[in-house]
Amino acid sequence: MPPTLPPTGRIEAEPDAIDVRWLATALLLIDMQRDFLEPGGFGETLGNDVSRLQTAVAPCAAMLAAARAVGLTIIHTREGHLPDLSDAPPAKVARGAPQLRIGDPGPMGRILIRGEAGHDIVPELYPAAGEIVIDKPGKGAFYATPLGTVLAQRGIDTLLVGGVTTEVCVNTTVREANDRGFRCIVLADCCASYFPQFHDAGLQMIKAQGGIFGWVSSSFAALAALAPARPTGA
Ligand code: C5J
Repeated sequence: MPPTLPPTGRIEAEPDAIDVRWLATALLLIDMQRDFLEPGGFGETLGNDVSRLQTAVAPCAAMLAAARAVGLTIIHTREGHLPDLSDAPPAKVARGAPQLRIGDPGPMGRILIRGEAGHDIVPELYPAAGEIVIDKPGKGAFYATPLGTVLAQRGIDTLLVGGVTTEVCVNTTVREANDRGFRCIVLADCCASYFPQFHDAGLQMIKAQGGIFGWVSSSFAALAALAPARPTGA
């Protein structure tokens, strides 16, 4: 980490501003995958307008650039399953009436299967060498993954969270993280949903009751807190 990074910072957030130790803080970007954001993937097979998720890409890219510039721990997650579907609960595969089910061949390869083009992260947010990528079979990033161990090994206590979708994988992961003692600061503009009302409600649920699951902030507030540490132009 560059020596310019001050040990602590304060991020404006709701329900109140929060002090962070940067060395104990990670940027966690959840499931910014082609399968959710691009036509022909899992999200669209469920009948969703995937263009709604585009709003999160530029704010996530800004956070990623800033985190890289100051050497913050960066973690990406990807929802998906093994090619033999042995980690996909039948109840998940069979649910609903999608045009294509998990594992079926689609225009970006088999739907929500690890190693397929659709499973990969969108080019704008592609992980750089050395960044942690967690493959997860569930909606929560802690279930059946090494995420908890990875965070403990690095002494992380606070997560700056972005990703899709706000009410599904972001909310599930934040709840899991909260129960494990992590402080989650959800960056509202770095998250998106196919349903604007669920995005809003998902954020409300996190910050209500004095921050029952965590804090809600924005990329602007996080970038402002990081500004003293960032090299000019980063
Ligand atoms: C969904 C996710 N929505 N990443 N996954 O199925 O939110």
